[in-house]
Amino acid sequence: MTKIIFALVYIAMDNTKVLQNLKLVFALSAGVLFSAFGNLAAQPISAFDTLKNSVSSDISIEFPTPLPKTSHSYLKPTDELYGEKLFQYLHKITLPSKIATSQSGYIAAKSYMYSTADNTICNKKPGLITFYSLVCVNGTSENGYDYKEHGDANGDGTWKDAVNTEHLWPQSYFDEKYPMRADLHHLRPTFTKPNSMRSNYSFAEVPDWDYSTSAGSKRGYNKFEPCDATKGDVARAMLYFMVRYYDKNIRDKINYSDFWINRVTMFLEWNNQDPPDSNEIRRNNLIEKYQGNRNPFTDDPSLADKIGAAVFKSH
Ligand SMILES: [Ca+2]
Repeated sequence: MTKIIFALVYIAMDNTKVLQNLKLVFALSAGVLFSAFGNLAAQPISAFDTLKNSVSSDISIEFPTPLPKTSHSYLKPTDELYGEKLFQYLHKITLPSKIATSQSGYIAAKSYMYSTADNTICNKKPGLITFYSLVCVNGTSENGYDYKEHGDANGDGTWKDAVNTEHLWPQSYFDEKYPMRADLHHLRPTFTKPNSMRSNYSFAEVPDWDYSTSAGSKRGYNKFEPCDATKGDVARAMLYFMVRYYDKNIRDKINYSDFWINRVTMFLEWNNQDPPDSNEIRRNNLIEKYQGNRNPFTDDPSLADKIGAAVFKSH
């Protein structure tokens, strides 16, 4: 019995976004216990207590702290909106008030990302969690090249790699124009190797690959699949980028069907599979302080389905 429950917990804990999974685990655990005792009609006991009591005392499990449910007043009007009207409301409400519009501002924004917005606690010290590798590199520097990989920590064959900035919507597709280039909501710190492997490829789920990180990010034939724990982050950044910049020239030299239209349904799925974790919410708060706008899909992932695939594809 304990082994069954442990296996279920392990499966859930193996995914860094555990909250949704834990609900399933608790439900399954309760079901297993009730079935085993042939007492499904008995007084329901707390699945959480059952689970805790069933774990032997010499093994420690760190149960995740549920994220506090927050409500954002700027999203209150979205209760009444859906489809194109919701898309347009979010377009207006996400206008950044103080975003960088120059090379120097772009460099400063990246420094803020390395030293503050994505600088969290990992290995019990300040550091970055590299986006496609999920490897912690400790430090507080404003320069990505100061964050050196230890050996080949992400298992991609490149040793002592350093960190630079990934643009989830590739820079070449908007001709490196501002403010898109410096918008931190679609920028992430990555090791340089997986960043160059992603190149400007469309995101996709790839059945075969010729490059991977130990976290599970992969390059297939002209496609790139982020590891499971970042799929939702990618999706919410891409949806944000479309809502915010659909009216800019963001389709330079691009196969728009392959890059966007054919991917929308997948992004909506990734958004639901991998809900925001504490680091994504934290960076959203810190980016608002820096550039004066939020990613509404991080604040409320259900907005994406309320807009719907057809509306996203139409832009
Ligand atoms: Ca490496």
